[in-house]
Amino acid sequence: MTATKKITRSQRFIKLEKKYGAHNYEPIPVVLDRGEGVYVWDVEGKKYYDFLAAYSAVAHGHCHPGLVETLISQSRKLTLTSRAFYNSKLGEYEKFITGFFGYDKMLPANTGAEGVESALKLCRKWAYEVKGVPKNQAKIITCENNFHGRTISIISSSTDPVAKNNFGPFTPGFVVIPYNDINALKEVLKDKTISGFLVEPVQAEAGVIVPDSGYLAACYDLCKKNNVLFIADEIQTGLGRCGYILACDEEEVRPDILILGKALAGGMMPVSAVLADDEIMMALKPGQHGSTYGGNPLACALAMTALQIIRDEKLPENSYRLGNILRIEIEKIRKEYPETILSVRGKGLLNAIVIRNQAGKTAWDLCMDFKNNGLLAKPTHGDKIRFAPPLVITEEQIIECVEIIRKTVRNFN
Ligand code: IF1
Repeated sequence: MTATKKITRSQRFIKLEKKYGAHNYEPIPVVLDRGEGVYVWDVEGKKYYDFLAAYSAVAHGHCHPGLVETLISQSRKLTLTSRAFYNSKLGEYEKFITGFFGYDKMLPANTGAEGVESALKLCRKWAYEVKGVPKNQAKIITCENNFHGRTISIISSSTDPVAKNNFGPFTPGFVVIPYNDINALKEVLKDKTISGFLVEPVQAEAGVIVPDSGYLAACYDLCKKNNVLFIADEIQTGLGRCGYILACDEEEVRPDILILGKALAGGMMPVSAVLADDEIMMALKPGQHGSTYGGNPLACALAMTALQIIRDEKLPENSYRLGNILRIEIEKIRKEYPETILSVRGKGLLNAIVIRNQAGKTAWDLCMDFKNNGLLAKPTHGDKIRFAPPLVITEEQIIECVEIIRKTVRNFN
């Protein structure tokens, strides 16, 4: 009788996901079991720095005590009513978040994609009922290499074949232009049916593409001149990730429609929000849009706590300062090992390194080595590795992570 090879706990969990779960991801082979602050532990008890923070959703660090406290207390009181009735948290939250960001109104939603879809519908509604675009002719501009979510309308404007292939037919009404190209925007704005420009202040998924300084402000001015709504997808770049409460703040751009998500509930549950002034938001009338969980009391309570923590713990300031230190230190590593690291870029604590694939070793291989050395990161689009830790990270922890990165790159050759 052949002895059955003993498999590790991690292998057992991975096997379960492979057998019973859709194969819509290829995760780094680590099975996480516990998180606290910037650290996560796998099922074997090994500790890691989390340098992905669930794609920036865990900005507050894992299981932030203030968020856990709110989660527990609200979940013992009232979690979901639907919008068929009022509830004692939503109005308080709407007042809080509109005051926090300086808008007249907020539309509550759940996932980021739902927030983007809501913003697209709002923009079209405004186009027909306020701007006066002929019915069903409103167009919205997006940028090449965008990522705004996975719904069929959102991927209709994607340029990523992997995210788009064989999901047709697609939603019409999108015009795609090159990112960071103000002349391309100027050209398409000659079309008077253009109603909105949906843009990420930094293109995270594309590999943390930071546009030229002044790009966002120039786009905003062009949109204003052409009565087109500037729609900022700050689901990943917002809430301190890029060193400001909103990435748009750096250029003093106030989006006509602002979309938030991910860290809005501190990684506890999906919460997104669309903010706009009355001229736009009041285009939505009762019964025209909504969702079961949108504006639920639990989400409202968590979002208020999450925003308060971002302010009280100065997460944008921490992100700005430590992001600069991280890029300076990684640039030193790049100079030491130019055969491995091609470039480093980012804003705040949204960063990426571009890896020079060499001798068949890829960014994935480097991430596996990072994992073995106690740091979790994931490649994006082949040769880039995103470095986006929770915004609560300390300078001492950043320096420790830099040493892990240096040691790993040194042995990668
Ligand atoms: C996946 C990417 C990141 C986003 C921006 C909207 C959404 C996202 C700027 C939609 C979501 C997530 C989705 C997740 C991986 C991750 C991701 F790789 F997909 F592109 F972060 F860059 N706008 N991004 O980044 O929000 O509906 O997910 O709540 O789909 O694999 P969501």
